[in-house]
Amino acid sequence: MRIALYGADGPAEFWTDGLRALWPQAEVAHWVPGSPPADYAVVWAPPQAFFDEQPGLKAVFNLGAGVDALLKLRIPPQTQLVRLDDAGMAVQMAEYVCHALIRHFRALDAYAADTHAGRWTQRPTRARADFPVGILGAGVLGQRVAQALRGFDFPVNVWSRQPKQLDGVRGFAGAAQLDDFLAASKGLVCLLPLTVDTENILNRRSLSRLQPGGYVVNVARGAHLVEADLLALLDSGHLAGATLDVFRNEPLPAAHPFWAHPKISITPHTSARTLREESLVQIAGKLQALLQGLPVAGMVERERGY
Ligand code: NDP
Ligand code: OXD
Repeated sequence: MRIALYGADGPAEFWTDGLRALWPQAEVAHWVPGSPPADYAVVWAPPQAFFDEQPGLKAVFNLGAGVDALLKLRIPPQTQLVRLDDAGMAVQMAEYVCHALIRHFRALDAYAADTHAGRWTQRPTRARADFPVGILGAGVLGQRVAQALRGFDFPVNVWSRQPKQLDGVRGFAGAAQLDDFLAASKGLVCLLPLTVDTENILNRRSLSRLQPGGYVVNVARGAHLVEADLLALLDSGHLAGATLDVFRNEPLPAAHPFWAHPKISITPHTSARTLREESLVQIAGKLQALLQGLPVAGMVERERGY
């Protein structure tokens, strides 16, 4: 069995050695143009040439949760696509989103500015009941974030395609319930996959439906957000601020207004990193299940786009 690796974070040996340790019987090699065809692949954002040279791939394991970049490519129809589900990302996402929302809710930046200026000032308290948080996407990551926010007693709403029943969380499903979901939320977290249905979903119309003083956290993909609409609603005061981890163009271009905007905090696509040990162990388990014909979690359904 031959396994090709492409695009993993850090030195290639870091990953090839790990795969060899888990699959000693496999031939594992970092892919370069002209490499011999492989049976399986472990990839992040490969070029089209990778698939053009690999017509016989049985399955591809994506080194991340989002498969939008992969689905832009021409991939043989019989090649199965498998994504990471959680693999250590859910807890990172939960801490990132809770940090962003609590930093805003507790005015921690304002306190930091005060104390750095030598001011001992107490700001008004806020009621958690007046800060319901809506999570777009109630999958592997969205559910973990919902659970973490409930742990801080925030009212939590989730929106998904299929209805969900989560303990202590109000569920909304489908396009017909999107407006009600937005109207019931002040904080908004985007944890949707990027698909034809979800591209540009954070726009003037949807963000205007949030309760006044809304706060947006986008940790999914930059193309979910219409940037000019966010800026306009921040300027108008309808939105109080935003934390953004993902952008249409990454790295964010040097002249982009988000860098220095006083109401926007940015991070460089780092809210939930792919962790080597967790990812390799998960991929080995999925490969084993595939080889045994057992069900595999995280199978990508190409028609639905995630
Ligand atoms: P999942 O596939 O587990 O969950 C996706 C959720 O979105 C599901 O609840 C699904 O609904 C819902 N959804 C999809 N399409 C629609 C739609 N049209 N209308 C309503 N709901 C919809 O994905 P993950 O939770 O694992 O990951 C989510 C995304 O997070 C990834 O696709 C990736 O883009 C991003 N991500 C970002 C990272 C970062 O570092 N910034 C790291 C990891 C992931 P249903 O449950 O009904 O299927
Ligand atoms: C992912 C990501 O999709 O890191 O896993 O963005």
